[in-house]
Amino acid sequence: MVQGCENIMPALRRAPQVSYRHTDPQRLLAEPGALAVFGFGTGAERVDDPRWLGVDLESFDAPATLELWQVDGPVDHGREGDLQWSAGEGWLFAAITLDEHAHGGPRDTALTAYAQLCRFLASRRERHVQRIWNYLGAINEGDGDTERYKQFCEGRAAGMGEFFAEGFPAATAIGHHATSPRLQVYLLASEEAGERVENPRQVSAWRYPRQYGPTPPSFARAMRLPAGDALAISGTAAVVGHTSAHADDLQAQLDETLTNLEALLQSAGMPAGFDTQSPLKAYVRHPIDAPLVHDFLQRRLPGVPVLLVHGDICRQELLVEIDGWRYG
Ligand code: 3EB
Repeated sequence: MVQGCENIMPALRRAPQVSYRHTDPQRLLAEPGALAVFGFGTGAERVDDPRWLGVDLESFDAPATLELWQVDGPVDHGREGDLQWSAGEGWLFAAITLDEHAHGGPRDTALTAYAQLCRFLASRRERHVQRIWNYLGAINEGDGDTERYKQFCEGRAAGMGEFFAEGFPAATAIGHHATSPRLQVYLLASEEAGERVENPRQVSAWRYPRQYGPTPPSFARAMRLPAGDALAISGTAAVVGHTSAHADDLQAQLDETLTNLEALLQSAGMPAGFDTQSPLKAYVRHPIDAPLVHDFLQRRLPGVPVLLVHGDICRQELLVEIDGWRYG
């Protein structure tokens, strides 16, 4: 009996579809299966819906771009303490925004954010985190081990505790330029575990040597989502081995980043290249570089939706980082 089988073994559900749109938030939130909608920068609207997140990164795009995550069925949503969440079809969006002034600097703020997220996740069926984004202010401020990114890494690891003992999710960590020192963390989780993918050209981040800080960064290079129909790609930069390549050479860093992205696709067993269904995001350190990054990506990845945002990469010498999705 086909129907009986479906009840016993639920089919793995299609990955959320991520797309960039040019309309207003309310229209996107009203679309069927809208799990999350993101605006970028100070120009973004304020919307009182737990599925809406105004991200603290300025976009270089005009008109303003919104990002939509969509699932194939109805969506519930709510708030719990500092958390906002939504869930549907076995997928979960959760986000937390914390003011560092109230939580004591990058380390303790990250610790609190991750501890709260993990506590919430433990109460949900969708506890398998696939992908996390982290945005914090002044990410490169401070020397050596006191650099704010390194403090963030320490707090993140402490807040995670044993929750990611079987492996880290794919992630991005970028510095924003908002006036208030907020930490924003948001994630996509699922009822089933995904498959971690590493890049053979790069040392896995959690094995970075001591020179990059006392606590290595807790992330996988990519995650193949449970249904196997999408790859969530972590922030990818011109890192080869564990070293930053082409310090302060934007063009060469872009080339190296694309080589890393291709290596990642290959490592995931996916066909080469990106397409019109595979949205990417490029984080650009210096606004003056945005046109060059735009032209480069238009030329090398024609037709691929790319959102350009102003963001600092966690190593001072890195000028650009790219993350995103690959479907199929
Ligand atoms: C790198 O390859 C660049 O700390 O979560 C990329 C993606 C980077 C995620 C993170 C950091 C993170 O090491 C930096």
